[in-house]
Amino acid sequence: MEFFKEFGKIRYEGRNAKTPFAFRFYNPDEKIAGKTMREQLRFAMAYWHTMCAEGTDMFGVGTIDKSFDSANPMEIAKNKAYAAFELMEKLDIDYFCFHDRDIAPEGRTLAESNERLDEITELIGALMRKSGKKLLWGTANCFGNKRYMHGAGTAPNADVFAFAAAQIKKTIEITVKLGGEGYVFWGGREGYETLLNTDMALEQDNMARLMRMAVDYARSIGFKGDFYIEPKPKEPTKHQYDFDTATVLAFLRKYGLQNDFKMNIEANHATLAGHTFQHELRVARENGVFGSIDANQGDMLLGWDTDQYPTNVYETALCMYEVLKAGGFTHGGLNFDAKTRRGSNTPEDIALSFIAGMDAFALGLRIADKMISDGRIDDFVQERYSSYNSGIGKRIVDGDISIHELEKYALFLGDVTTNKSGRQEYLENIINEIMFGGKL
Ligand code: XUL
Ligand code: CO
Repeated sequence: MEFFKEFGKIRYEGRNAKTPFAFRFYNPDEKIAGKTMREQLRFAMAYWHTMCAEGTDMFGVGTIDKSFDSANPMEIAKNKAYAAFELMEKLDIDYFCFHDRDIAPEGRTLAESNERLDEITELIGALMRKSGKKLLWGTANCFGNKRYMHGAGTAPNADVFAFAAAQIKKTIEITVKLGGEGYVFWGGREGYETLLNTDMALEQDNMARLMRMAVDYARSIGFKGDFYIEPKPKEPTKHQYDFDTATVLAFLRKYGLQNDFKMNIEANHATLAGHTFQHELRVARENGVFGSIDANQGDMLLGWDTDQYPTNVYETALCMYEVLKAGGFTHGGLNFDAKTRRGSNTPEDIALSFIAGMDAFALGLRIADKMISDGRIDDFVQERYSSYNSGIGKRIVDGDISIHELEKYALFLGDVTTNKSGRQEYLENIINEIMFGGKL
C-alpha cells in the first residue's frame, strides 16, 4: 500500500529544477570535504513529528491527518511503520529516530506496552533489512504520561523512578535490537516548577544514578553506540536541569559520567538558552563531547520551542562549519526534530518541508567547506592570538611563568596602548561574499 501518493522519489535536479519536488542543493553522492554529502549530513527523520504530530497547539485540535487509514491503535502503528519507510525511501533519508511511544501505543500495563513494542520492532526490523535504512538513535518518552507529572528520573516518588528505569531499559533493548547508533536522554520533565517543593540535590543525584544504570546495562548487552544528553533550558518545566551544554558538562563531571555521554545539540534549544546554535556546538566540540544534532530552528519573536524546519542558511552554514571542524559525525547525524506548521497540513507539505531542510543543510555544508578552504577566517583567528606563539605569550601557555614575573613584565611595559581590531564586520562580509559572491 502506498501512503504518500502525492509525490514520488525526490531527486537532485540542480538549481534550475522545474518542480518543487526536487533537491536543488542536496546531491547525495557528490563529494564535499572528502566525503559524499550523504555521509557528511547523515539526515534522519524524527518519527514523532513526521509520523505522529497532528498540528495540535494550546488553542486547537489537530489539523493534519496522521490516522494512516485505520482506527485501531496497533494497526495505525503498523501503517505508520510502512508509511515511515515509504517516506524515507522517497526522500532519500537514511536514518530515523524514535521515542518508544512513537512507534507503539502505550498499553494498560508496562508488560502490555513492552509486548506491543516487541511486535512493532519486529516489523520495523524487517523493514530496515529490506530497505537498508538505519536507526540513528532511540529514546524513551518519560514525559508524556501523567505518571511523569513531577519528572521521571528526578521524580519525588520512587515508584515513578522505578517505572522510568524499566521503560528506559526496554527502550535500550529495542534500540540495540534494531542496531541503533545512539541513545538519547532528553530530560522532558527533569527539572522543577518551584524550589519551594524541590530537593534539587537528591533529584540530580538520582538522575545520575539512573544514567549510570542505563549506560552499564546497555554496554552489558552489547551497545557500542553513543549516549547523548540533549540540553534544553526550559519547556515543559520552568527550569530544566540539562539547561545547556556547559551545565550538562558540569553535571557529567560531578558524577563521573563525562566519558559516557556526548551532546545532542538542538538549534531551537540553544536559542531558548540564550545562546546561538553555533555557540552550543562550539562548547561541545571544544570539550570533546560533540555527538549529534537535532536540526530545526525557532522563531526570533517567540519564546518557545517552535521546532520549525531549518531554512536559515546562515545558521546551517555556521553549524556545518563546527561539524567539519569537529571532524564530522561519527555515530551522530542531523535529525530533523522539526514539524510542519499547523497551517501546512497536506502530505505535500511533509515532502516540501524535508526538501527545504535538506537543501538548507546541503547549502550550509557547501558554504562551510568554502569558509574553511578560503582560509581567511581561520587565518584571522590564528593571527589574532599570535602573541601566544612566542615570548611572554608562549611562556603563559606553557605554564612556564609566575604571577610575579608577569607583574615585573607589566611594570616594565607601564601600559598597553595598542590592540589590534577584531574586524567583526570584515569577517561577516567574508561570509556574505562566500555565500553570494558572483551568484547574484
Ligand atoms: C523536545 C525534544 C525531544 C527530544 C527527544 O524539545 O527536542 O523531541 O529530541 O526526546
Ligand atoms: Co530534540
